[in-house]
Amino acid sequence: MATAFAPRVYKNFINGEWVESCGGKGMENRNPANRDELVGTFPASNSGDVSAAVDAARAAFRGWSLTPAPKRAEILFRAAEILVRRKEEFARDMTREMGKVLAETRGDVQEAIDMTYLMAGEGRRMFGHTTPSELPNKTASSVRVPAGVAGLITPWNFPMAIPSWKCMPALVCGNTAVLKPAEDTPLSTFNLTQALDEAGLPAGVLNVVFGDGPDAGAPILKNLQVDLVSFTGSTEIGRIVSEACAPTFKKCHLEMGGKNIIVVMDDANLDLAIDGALWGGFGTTGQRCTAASRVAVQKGVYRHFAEKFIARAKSLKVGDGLDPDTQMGPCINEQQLSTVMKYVQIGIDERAKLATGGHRLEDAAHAKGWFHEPTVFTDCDPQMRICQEEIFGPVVSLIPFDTFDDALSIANNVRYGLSASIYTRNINHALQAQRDLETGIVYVNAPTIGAEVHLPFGGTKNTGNGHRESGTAALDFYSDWKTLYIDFSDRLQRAQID
Ligand code: UN1
Repeated sequence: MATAFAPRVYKNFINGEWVESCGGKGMENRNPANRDELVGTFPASNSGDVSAAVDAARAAFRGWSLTPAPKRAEILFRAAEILVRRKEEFARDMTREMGKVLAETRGDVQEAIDMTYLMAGEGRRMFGHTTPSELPNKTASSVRVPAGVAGLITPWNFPMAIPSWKCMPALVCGNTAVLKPAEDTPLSTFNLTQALDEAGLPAGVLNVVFGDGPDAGAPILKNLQVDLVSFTGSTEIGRIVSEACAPTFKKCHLEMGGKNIIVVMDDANLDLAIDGALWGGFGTTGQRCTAASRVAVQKGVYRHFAEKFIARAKSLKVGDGLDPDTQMGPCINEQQLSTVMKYVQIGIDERAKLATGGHRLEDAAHAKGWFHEPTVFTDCDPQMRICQEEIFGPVVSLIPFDTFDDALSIANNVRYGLSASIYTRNINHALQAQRDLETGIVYVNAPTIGAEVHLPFGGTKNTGNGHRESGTAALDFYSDWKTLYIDFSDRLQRAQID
């Protein structure tokens, strides 16, 4: 397509129309691999736009909530077909705005496709329960009902997958929604919204407001017409979201940081563990909440593992994600790059051993992007800040350990609890790890990344607040239970008494 690379001016999507921000301000979407490249201009929305979007969602709520779920699902099926058809184009758009390599952006669009089909299928399930009553001649059952107007705030690292994780269950359950995607990656949300619009989603059911957190996100949290909020992002902002939801008792789902670990035991298949640690640590430039930023290796194989892992990390080809040879893309923006650089310095100051990387890439091929070398620290102490705090970049800390019990305590001794992994051939250790690792997701002989859409996704401690997304677990957040009794005895029956 000749026009595919021409920057465009985009609009918000409110009540089924593409409309300008009432403040008239715009924000640029630039390619993190080449900041000279303008991908598009999007509205920098304000509270006026948010309130128009919420009003539209509120007005559409009754009609959509009364639409039979299998009919709602038909629209999702059609949207999924559109995503399938346009997958390659949407993946390319995503690489240009987010930077991750094409194989990964194809995976991101695929994850949105998977989620859309999964939730479309839920339109014909969405099971409730029937159960005996304790009294004669009385029925007892429960059904899922829509929870209301949903405010959805999404991050830049999975620009289409995560919006789909939130929109699709919200919509199939009969909610209407206002979505505010990250300011760094609006185009992928635009593409997703276009697919839903083309699939026939009625006006007002999904509204999209582009902009930054303070101006376009915060007003969603304060709006009295919003009943539930789902947020994915940093723990710091998650706390603000949670506090903003509390005064009006909004149902609030938070998906926040991680400090995920891969544990490599002496008996592991080492080549497999090295492949896993590379993919877990440097996939998406380490910018996943599931990224393996800690790799703990048992002392018997530590030197051998470290040597091979460092060599592989050093050889990763860093560049523009559209180049088929590229293995790792840039950081999303200048701020993220400087966070990475700050943590490299912290690691050096803490006396971790910088084994490879540690610098921004500034040669001619990289100078226009936010590129950082794949970086490995070795001989780390698990209490160091680089082993405790989320970096969200291409930095992996190797931690040597003695016993399986030591590994468990290193793994669990962090504030986060999203994902953990163990490489071992010992079935007892594998099963104990599954039981004792205090994370929402545990992998055996696979890295910490790669969750599938039909299983619950989420974490413990400072990673989450108890809710899960994905799988049928998502329905628990996006619907409320309603309990139904019918007494056909024709007399007063008293529960717990008669
Ligand atoms: C995230 O990093 O925010 O399991 C989500 C994975 C992906 C999702 C990651 N399927 O790594």
